Amino acid sequence: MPTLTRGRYGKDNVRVYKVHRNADGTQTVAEFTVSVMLEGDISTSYTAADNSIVVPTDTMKQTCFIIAKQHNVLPSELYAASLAQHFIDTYPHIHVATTNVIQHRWTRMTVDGKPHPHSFHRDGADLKIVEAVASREAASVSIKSSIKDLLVLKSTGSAFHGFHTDEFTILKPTWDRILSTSVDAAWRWTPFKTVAEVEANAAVFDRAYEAVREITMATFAKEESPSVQNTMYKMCEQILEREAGVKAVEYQLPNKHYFEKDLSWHKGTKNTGADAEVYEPQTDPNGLIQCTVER
Ligand code: AZA
Repeated sequence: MPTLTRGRYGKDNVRVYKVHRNADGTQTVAEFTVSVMLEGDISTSYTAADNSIVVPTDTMKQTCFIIAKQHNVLPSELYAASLAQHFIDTYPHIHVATTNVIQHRWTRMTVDGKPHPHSFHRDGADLKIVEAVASREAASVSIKSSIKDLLVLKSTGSAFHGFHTDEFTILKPTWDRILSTSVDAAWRWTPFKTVAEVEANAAVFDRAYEAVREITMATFAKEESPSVQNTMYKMCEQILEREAGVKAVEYQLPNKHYFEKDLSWHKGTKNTGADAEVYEPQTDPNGLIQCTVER
């Protein structure tokens, strides 16, 4: 007899925007794409068509708006946690609620040398993403904050040599290469007992986000990188040192290759080694380097 071993369901891609009208006349905006997934005593909805226990996914979508209206949505850790905890508090048969809040960048414009009170621009494709998991059994909210798709490139200051070689190796060691990657970095917080505790840490979440961006870019730029592996480990070390509430850091870095082009076929043009100026960016395949570093 078949057995339902796992079932969870929810609403994905809920678009939410909120404006905050500040006392000084300026406005602050936030735009999110949200997902909610619920787990609990819901197996008979799958096996016996019992819809009485199904909180409709449309109700989850409406909840995204109501919680956004009732609570601060910034930092997004607070919105994700408030939303997840709502489902645990409201529905006794729901035991785990997972929310994923993707925050789209809206950075205040500088106009005539001054921050504009209500105009914003997208100054990068990178996203801040927060996952919150509210658990009835653990009586806690676990939060993972992250940055995704932060595209960076350095034109020198990166090497890769001394690697293992065998009869399958054709890669040449290099002491000077282009390094480019799209940064996915995540940092897991020591779980919080309540949403109130999350709210009390609001400033810490913002500070950590800025610290991760700053550490990632400064380390990438300043370090003479011997490998992606070592450079990402150094980023993790610094984040753990800087933020006491962070228990683990994860990085995923694709190594976006730029290949030298031999142009000697054209009138003996020198374009390799120290003469290399024109390269061919590769879309695929790419190296993919991942790590998790815990306290
Ligand atoms: N790490 C690097 O930084 N560069 C590489 C690798 C690697 O594992 N493999 N090829 N090139």
